[in-house]
Amino acid sequence: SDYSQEPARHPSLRINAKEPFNAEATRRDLAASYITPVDFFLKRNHGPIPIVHDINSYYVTISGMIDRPRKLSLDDIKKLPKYNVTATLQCAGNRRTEMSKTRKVRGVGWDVCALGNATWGGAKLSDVLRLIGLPYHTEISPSGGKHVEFTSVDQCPEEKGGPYKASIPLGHATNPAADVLVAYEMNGEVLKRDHGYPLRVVVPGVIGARSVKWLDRIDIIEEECQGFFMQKDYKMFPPSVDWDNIEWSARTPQMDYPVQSAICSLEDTNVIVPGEVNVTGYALSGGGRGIERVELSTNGGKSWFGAIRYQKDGVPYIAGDITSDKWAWVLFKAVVDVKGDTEIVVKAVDSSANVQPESVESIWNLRGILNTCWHRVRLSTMH
Ligand code: MTE
Ligand code: MO
Repeated sequence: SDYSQEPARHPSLRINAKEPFNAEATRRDLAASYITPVDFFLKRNHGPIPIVHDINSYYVTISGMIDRPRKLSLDDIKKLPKYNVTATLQCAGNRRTEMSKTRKVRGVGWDVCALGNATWGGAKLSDVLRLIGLPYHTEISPSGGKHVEFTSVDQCPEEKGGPYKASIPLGHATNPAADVLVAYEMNGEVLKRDHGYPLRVVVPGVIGARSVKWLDRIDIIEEECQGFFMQKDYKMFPPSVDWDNIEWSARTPQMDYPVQSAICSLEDTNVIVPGEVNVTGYALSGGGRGIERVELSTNGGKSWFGAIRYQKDGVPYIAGDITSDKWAWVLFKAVVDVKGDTEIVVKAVDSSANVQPESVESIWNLRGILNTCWHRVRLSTMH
């Protein structure tokens, strides 16, 4: 693989793997703003960053189980109604490093910043698919049946099956309310190469792995995509399954992510002067579920107190309210008076009353995905 033409990146990123490039922001950089600057947005790759040299000869092929396959240029996509959707993309591997401390897992290590919240600009996938004669779908999508597969122009390593691909159910793809985008902008600017220039898919509320970058093809297929990252990765196994007894076909590909939260104003261990400590961070859930509560504890979970939740500064966040961004994370803040050595714990509750699990042991899985256990930071005081 050729890594000689990688784009420049911000020097403050925490690099977890160089080739392919995988990096996250520091906790403080990430939590500093509701909209994540592109520089600090998660960079998650499985191969070199492709270059589309000539945008005039770039097009997306739409094919598969349809009567008339089509090729759409970037301009064709831009002619469709444009939507701006603020959505958080979280890698399923977020917080993997912590899971690996209990029992080793396989995969790139990540702290708590393998995500970002951006305003994506683009056409709705449901409108793109209407161009080829597929009607809007407005019911909850079944997971069986036809899928819409996205294939990238990238050159993933041979053992990973060539170009990166993933799929979502047809009913999800053709539902305008699901806000799935074929995006060409991120935070009001042309999409950067790292994030999928010229076109990427954004599937809000679903693990990052399904939001295929550098889009080359969209295929309507009989059943879910058979690619490596759908079938041999990004599946959630129980703690009893390890590499010697894994049966990949026993599980379905992960889609929605579960409720998650993390503290970003503090590291895992901190030495502080006794007094008031600002605790800030993020909470989010999958499937468009809002965040009903964010709670902190300083006694290991025996008692909890609520943190203030917000998206836009000065606007109170209410889960499900039309003024809130339903696909985006919620930031939280609280002040904790720390007198001596203390552990601060955070957990969130989503609008379906799903709660984060207390321990990592109960959700441990060999690939180290979906670590959503209570997040804990330790403070020791100096006198
Ligand atoms: N698309 C392509 N073509 N190649 C990839 O390696 N990685 C996926 C997804 N789309 C990937 C991809 C994964 S696992 C994640 S978490 C997101 O992209 C990360 O998107 P980002 O780098 O823009 O944050
Ligand atoms: Mo990911």
